[in-house]
Amino acid sequence: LLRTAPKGSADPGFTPISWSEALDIATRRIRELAAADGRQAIAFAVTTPSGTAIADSFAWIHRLAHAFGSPNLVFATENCNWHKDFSPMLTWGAGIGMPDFDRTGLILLWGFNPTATWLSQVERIKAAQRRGAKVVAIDPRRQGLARSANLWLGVRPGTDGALALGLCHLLIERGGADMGFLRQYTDAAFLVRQDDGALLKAADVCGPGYDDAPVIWDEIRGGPVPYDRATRLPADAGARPALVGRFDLPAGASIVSASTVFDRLRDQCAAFPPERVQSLTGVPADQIIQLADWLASSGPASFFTWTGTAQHAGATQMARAIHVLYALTGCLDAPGGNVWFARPLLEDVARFDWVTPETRALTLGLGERPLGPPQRGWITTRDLSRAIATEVPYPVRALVSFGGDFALTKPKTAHAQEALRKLDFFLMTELFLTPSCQEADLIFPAASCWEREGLQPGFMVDAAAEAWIQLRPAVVPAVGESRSDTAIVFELARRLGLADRFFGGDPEPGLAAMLKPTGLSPTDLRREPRGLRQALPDAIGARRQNGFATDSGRVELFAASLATVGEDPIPTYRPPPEPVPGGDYPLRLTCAKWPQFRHSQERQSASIRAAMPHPLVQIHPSNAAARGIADGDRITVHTPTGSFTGRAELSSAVLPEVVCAQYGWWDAEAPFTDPGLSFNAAIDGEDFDAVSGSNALRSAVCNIDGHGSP
Ligand SMILES: Nc1nc2c(c(=O)[nH]1)N[C@H]1C(S)=C(S)[C@@H](COP(=O)(O)OP(=O)(O)OC[C@H]3O[C@@H](n4cnc5c(=O)[nH]c(N)nc54)[C@H](O)[C@@H]3O)O[C@H]1N2
Ligand SMILES: Nc1nc2c(c(=O)[nH]1)N[C@H]1C(S)=C(S)[C@@H](COP(=O)(O)OP(=O)(O)OC[C@H]3O[C@@H](n4cnc5c(=O)[nH]c(N)nc54)[C@H](O)[C@@H]3O)O[C@H]1N2
Ligand SMILES: [Mo]
Repeated sequence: LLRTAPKGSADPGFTPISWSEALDIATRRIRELAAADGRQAIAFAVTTPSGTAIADSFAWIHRLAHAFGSPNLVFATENCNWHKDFSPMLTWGAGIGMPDFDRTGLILLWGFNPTATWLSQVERIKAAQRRGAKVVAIDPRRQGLARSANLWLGVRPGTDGALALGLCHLLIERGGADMGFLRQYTDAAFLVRQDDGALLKAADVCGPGYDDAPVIWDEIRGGPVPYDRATRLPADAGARPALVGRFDLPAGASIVSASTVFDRLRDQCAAFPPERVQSLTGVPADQIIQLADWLASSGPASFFTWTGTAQHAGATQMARAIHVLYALTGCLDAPGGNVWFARPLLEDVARFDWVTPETRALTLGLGERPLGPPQRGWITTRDLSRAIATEVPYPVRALVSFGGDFALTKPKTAHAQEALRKLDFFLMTELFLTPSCQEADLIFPAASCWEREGLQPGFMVDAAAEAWIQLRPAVVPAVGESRSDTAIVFELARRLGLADRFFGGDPEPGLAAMLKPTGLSPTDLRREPRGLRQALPDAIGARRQNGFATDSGRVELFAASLATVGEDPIPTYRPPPEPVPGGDYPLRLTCAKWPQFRHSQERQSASIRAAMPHPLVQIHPSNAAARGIADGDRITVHTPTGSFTGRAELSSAVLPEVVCAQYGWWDAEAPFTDPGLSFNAAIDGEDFDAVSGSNALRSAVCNIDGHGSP
């Protein structure tokens, strides 16, 4: 579809043209704009691989951006998987892994509702519970598995960091922390300087010839010993590292005072006793103590967390607090704990290594958030919009997007609307005309997952599932002229002169190359359309044995790199905005997913709309009564920065002070009119986490107004 009306028109006047004409226009415009303003002026975007089948083309889309030479790729990671898959790297050099459901004694579901979002986990969790494992849910709503959980902690949105630090405090003070694990696998014994709060370096206190290795205090000899990163042990084999204590060490002519990382953590957590945590989080103190005791005594503990803890302006410290808490249990990478199952190894065709250091330095947001998604070439729509609209730090002229409905799934920012209009060329590959298509210049029709093949290595939830590899066949021929995203990528690459990096422009040898490390060919997999299991070694415990992928090779309670961006290397608490009872915004606003929808999708499906026709806003009956709102009434939710409307769903599953709404709503009959249904219109996109850029989608203050029944 080619746009025929000027930008900003209510009706873009999309007109069908042929594929060859469309591909000609696309390649010509991309070449022209890159020639005028540089390759960084062409941004790419991709929808979420967790909520769409773009997963099948994800690596190829990245390869296109990387081969082309653009450092800018928009992807929802900061609000989605960053705090599950990447920010834990600060603590243990990997994502959170997966609970070892078959052997765990306790499963902590923290801001994660698999009943709506991941059913294969639900089956495993229920089976574990039948076997005797405890299930604990931490969620402002008693929804899904929280209903049948052994314990539900109804936490106020955005206060999870205080809860985690309070649990750390209790584990440490009540003897529930696994001191053996801390000693053997973590940095708990490393010394931290009192003066500047940095890790003490061997060069400071061990004399000439030493480098920046961390230092431990040897209790036997009563002096400092450097830590050896190669062996992951103190350089002196006879040393016994002190886990607690403060020490004065001669450093040249002066004395430097230091305490252990464990001491620092203990001190910082001491500010979160149960009574204070109750007043911050709303969770009763006795429940917090109960959970701390279970974490110490219920056999190996495991956890899963996702967007409930990711979508806050303090998400990085919140994640750190949760990861440090989990490290204290000593269950990481052990049977029954959070583990990493072996999965089929594919060739990494995304080739981020093709992006030169000079180009990477141009990544939007990298200067501000060097430890966040920009380090991997992922930028936010907020940074993109600013660059387009203001041309700071440089102009961005084109956007090549593979799905994604950022008009609805990203929060409101200063330049969003203006930016899409200002783009010189906006190419969208989509299944449907969505609100984000309104300012597009050209739309390519994408084939859905049913109309094309898709390769999936590993199905995550247990060792057998993770060892499974499948080349899923198409189940219907492509409808109309739609093409797979992968086919579109290869064709664009060929026409942009990148054929040599795209197997001559043919996806088939690309697929074979991707599969090569598995020893399988596309033909092998096509013969087994259900997929097959690869024989893979048991990977549990490998990190304990071979070292964690951190600077020290150990789990790091002290994340030194955070200091380089002005953040505390020991977890701290950043409170969300506080509602004021009797004030303009007396309630807390959060959101969640429902089984019927993926983000902004499915609104165009008449059968799903029949089952769920209106955006739901869950409110507690006490709030409804106080405002004369009945179940099903039309209501408006106001925040300090915007508003949206929906239908009240009276529910005692939400905490009394909490409003929990659906997001991603639009009018599929009139995609280019704004019916005022979008949750994210009420969220301030300029308030974000300083490290990751995650938005405060789940910790706003609000009020609600009823408008009676429709
Ligand atoms: N308030 C609030 N906002 C949120 C969230 C929240 O919890 N609350 N969640 C956040 C999260 S976790 C995420 S991941 C993001 C998701 O944000 P987006 O990536 O914008 O996700 P969707 O709204 O699902 O948009 C998907 C679009 O891609 C199209 N699409 C689907 N499959 C394909 C395909 O195979 N190829 C192509 N080319 N297009 C396809 C669909 O038609 C749809 O229009 O939203 C974030 N926004
Ligand atoms: N049906 C469906 N399934 C999906 C998706 C979808 O859109 N629809 N999207 C996929 C994607 S991309 C993702 S990222 C995953 C997300 O999967 P989940 O993270 O499970 O998604 P949600 O249901 O949005 O959020 C989980 C829970 O967080 C709670 N919550 C809200 N605020 C807070 C808070 O401040 N603290 C705590 N502790 N909890 C809070 C909500 O009440 C909710 O029960 O789902 C995937 N699966
Ligand atoms: Mo997501």
